Amino acid sequence: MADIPDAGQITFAQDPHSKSNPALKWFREARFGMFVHWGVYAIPAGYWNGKPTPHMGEWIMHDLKIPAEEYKQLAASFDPNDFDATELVDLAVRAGQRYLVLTAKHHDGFCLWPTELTSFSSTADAPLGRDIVGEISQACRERGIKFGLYYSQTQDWTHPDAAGNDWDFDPETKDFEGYLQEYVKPQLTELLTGYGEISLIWFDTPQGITAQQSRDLVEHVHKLQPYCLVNGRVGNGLGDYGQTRDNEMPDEPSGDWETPVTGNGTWGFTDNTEWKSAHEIAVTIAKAVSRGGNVLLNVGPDSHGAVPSAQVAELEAIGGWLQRCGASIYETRRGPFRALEWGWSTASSDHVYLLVENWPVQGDLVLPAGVSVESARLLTDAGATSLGVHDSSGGAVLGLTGIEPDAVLSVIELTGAREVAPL
Ligand code: H79
Repeated sequence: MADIPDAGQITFAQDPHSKSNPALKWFREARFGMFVHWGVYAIPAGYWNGKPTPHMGEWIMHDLKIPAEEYKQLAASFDPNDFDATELVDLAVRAGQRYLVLTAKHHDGFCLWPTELTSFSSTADAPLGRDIVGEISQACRERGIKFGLYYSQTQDWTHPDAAGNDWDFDPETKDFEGYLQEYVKPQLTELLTGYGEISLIWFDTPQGITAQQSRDLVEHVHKLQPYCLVNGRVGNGLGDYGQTRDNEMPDEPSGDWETPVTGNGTWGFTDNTEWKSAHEIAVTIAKAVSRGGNVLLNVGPDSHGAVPSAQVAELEAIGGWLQRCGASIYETRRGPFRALEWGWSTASSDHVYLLVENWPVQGDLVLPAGVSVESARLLTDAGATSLGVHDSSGGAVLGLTGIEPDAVLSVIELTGAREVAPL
């Protein structure tokens, strides 16, 4: 196994031997999900004995080389008395997110469910003994949100045979295959048999895993739940859909894909307050959907289970935007127009949508040459505002003089746009 796996370098290839998973239908329609990074790293929140960790909060154990026996004592302080799974899932609903992926086990090995395989969990070593996977899965089911689980299959810094921790465990004597067979697969069995429908297993950092091992994991998941999606980071070009690097926006991706994005500069909770604005998030969603992909936006609850209020405000603003403009996002596909100077396009069966980043302050929005349009409307809270359409020598022009742009990201719905095949 590689010493320090990196989350990148994932291809968009899909297993040529597997048929396309029918569950991709919900995934394509959903477009926007909530990633939840929660674990004992939320307790130190980026500082160990006063020393700041240099990178992401959930990497503190690795980056400060904290001995496993010392780190594991954090579980005794994992005491999220006030955590309410329905509040978290309601936030996802208010934000317009259609699926949720929870870190059942991140690289540090802490488990958010009652597992037989270790006591380093939210139910055994932690005083309150709460099954966080169970609580959130139930809240998702009640709210109609698809529920998925992140599971770190290669790195586990508290397991002697897994990748990632070479300060406690000698890499020369690690039995990685034994860890996969005797720890990873039994844990996946617990997760895939104990909580009803699991819609997605989200693996990470596959570097160093063999094709045989990746295939074994995919088959294990699909044997237990055939319609559970597996993300591309199971490794070796397998999985049901492609995965970008963290926070990456690909230019010309093919197939079904997803980009995981942070809400600030970390996945696990720290004191970082550089929240991405609702506008930035809307632009990320617009770019991704215009290129056929999904956005999985992270929240990192604090040690009590609370999402910082400044991030809640941005999520609610996104939810408001999706209330008025969601027709351009949900159940849409790649748009017909590429390389627009002023924004991006998506398409449904009835309409083409223009997501306009650079609003012409005075005047007209010029559509690509050769495009004719019957009518155009700006999507608003009140429904829509009709826009004047006229033809110039170059093509259709939308009159925007005196029209206020959207506070988050303006979306124009075109009816009767001349059909252009998606690229
Ligand atoms: O779960 C989130 C991250 O923790 C995980 N993927 C997302 C979804 C992830 N795993 N690995 N990476 C991201 C890449 C990590 C790279 C770094 Fe480092 C970790 C850069 C700094 C800390 C390892 C240590 C590489 C350089 C120093």
